[in-house]
Amino acid sequence: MDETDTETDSLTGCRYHPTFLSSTESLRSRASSLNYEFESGNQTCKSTKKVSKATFSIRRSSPPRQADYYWGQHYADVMRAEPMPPFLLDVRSDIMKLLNVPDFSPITVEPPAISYGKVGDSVPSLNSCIVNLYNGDDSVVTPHHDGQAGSTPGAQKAVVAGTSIYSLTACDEGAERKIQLYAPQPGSTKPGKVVYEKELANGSLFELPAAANGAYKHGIPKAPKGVVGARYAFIFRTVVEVEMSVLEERKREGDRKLAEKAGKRGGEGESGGGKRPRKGKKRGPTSLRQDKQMNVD
Ligand SMILES: O=C(O)CCC(=O)C(=O)O
Repeated sequence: MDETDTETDSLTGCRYHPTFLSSTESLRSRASSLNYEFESGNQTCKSTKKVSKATFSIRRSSPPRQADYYWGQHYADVMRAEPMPPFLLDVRSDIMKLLNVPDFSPITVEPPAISYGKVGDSVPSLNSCIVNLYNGDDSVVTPHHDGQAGSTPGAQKAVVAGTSIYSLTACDEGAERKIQLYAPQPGSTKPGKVVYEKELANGSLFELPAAANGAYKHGIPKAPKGVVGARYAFIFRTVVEVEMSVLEERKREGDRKLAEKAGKRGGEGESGGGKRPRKGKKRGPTSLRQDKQMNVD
């Protein structure tokens, strides 16, 4: 990384390191063989459209697939993270070394009640990585905040307040995408005008400070028509994990309620399978609806 070309945005505090990696070839080839559990069009993550996702955690627990990812919707699938593979652990330590990220980050604001952690505890920094695969001009991430303890009511999986979110781009030539930050619109869930925009180059690292995540929604808009090729975003975050069994129970409960509703409407009785709600339908209890209003992922 050449530190002299790092750019800091004076309004939002976002930092952009255009030359974090000189080559992304091996990263792209490893990323292409990851297991993308959430495929394009899956509606469980409400901000991403036609983006595939794989999630990883550094938590080394037994059984190994214990860590989780959850988007806070009542009826969403609960997604478990895999242990971070060695190549992602290497990227993580490069980021930490080059940007002086401490090994541990303190939890400074109250995380959700079902979290593995409380104020005063520390968690390993950048303990979570999501790999987003964009494959076409209509892969988008709509404006959202990442759920952040203290600034996001109802966030089920909290990003530790005070730590930045890092997105490393590895993409084919011509498949670069823009990130945008949007002005807040008091009293409205709609994003305001774009206050920051950056095309994220192959090999670049984008840093979204916690304060900017709290103050501005961010998103990846559509690419110009006809853009082809893959873009991988490796998004490292410091998170407080939540109790998996509670989430799974919530999902079962949500599925049961849906099945009951479907039974009442269609006279089919309890199906047990749990139909997915159609987009735009009201769903979930109040605390989780707050997530929806905030558009939190
Ligand atoms: O693709 C990126 O660089 C960022 C994506 C993002 O904001 C998200 O998935 O929440």
